[in-house]
Amino acid sequence: MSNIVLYGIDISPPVRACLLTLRALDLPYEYKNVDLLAGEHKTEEFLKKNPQHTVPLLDDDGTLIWDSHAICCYLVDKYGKSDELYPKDLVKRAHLEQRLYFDASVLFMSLRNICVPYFYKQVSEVPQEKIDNIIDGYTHLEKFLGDNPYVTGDTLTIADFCCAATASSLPAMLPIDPEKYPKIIAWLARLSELPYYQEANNEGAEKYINILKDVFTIV
Ligand SMILES: N[C@@H](CCC(=O)N[C@@H](CS)C(=O)NCC(=O)O)C(=O)O
Repeated sequence: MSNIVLYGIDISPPVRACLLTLRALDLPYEYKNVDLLAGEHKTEEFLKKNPQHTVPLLDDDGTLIWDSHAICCYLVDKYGKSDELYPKDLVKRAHLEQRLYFDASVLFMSLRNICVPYFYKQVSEVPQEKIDNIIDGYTHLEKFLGDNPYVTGDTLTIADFCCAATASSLPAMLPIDPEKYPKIIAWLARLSELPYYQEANNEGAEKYINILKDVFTIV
């Protein structure tokens, strides 16, 4: 029996990657909303749990883990009935982790570098180079997908959850052009067929896009 608490806010892509993993594993969990705009992630109580003051934060019976990628890996390793979502095979795992680091360092950062200045300082002017970072991310993702249904090949993994949570939110800043990125569009549609995907990801992504879609001006 698990005693899992996930701290988060559903507009956050990394939080949604963890929700997708929890739902795919069919794990019971408690969800505690953290209002970032009200500064709930900077309270003494939260900082004691996560000095980096980010969500998602996982509390598994006192074991504290933050960073969505680390959380998703931990959940599958600890609770997965199989290793399908996070294969133990060395090479498969290495390829999958490349996609996780890609999400953490390229795709998600292209989003965070635009939305943080807006949420905390109301900066709505976005330099073209920040949009170019999103284009780079889409271009790489399109190539990674190649002719495969999922980002690491034939099977669904946590790399899909992490990359898709971000990719489905980035249209807040730049729509995914179906002419240029047909594979990304098809992959997101494929993931949307998962029975838990709408609730765990798309509702939060839609909320995120609705908050941000008309606020940015490219300079
Ligand atoms: N690499 C981290 C990024 C987490 C992150 O930046 N979360 C944002 C919300 S989307 C956050 O907590 N921002 C508040 C802060 O950084 O103070 C992850 O994957 O969990």
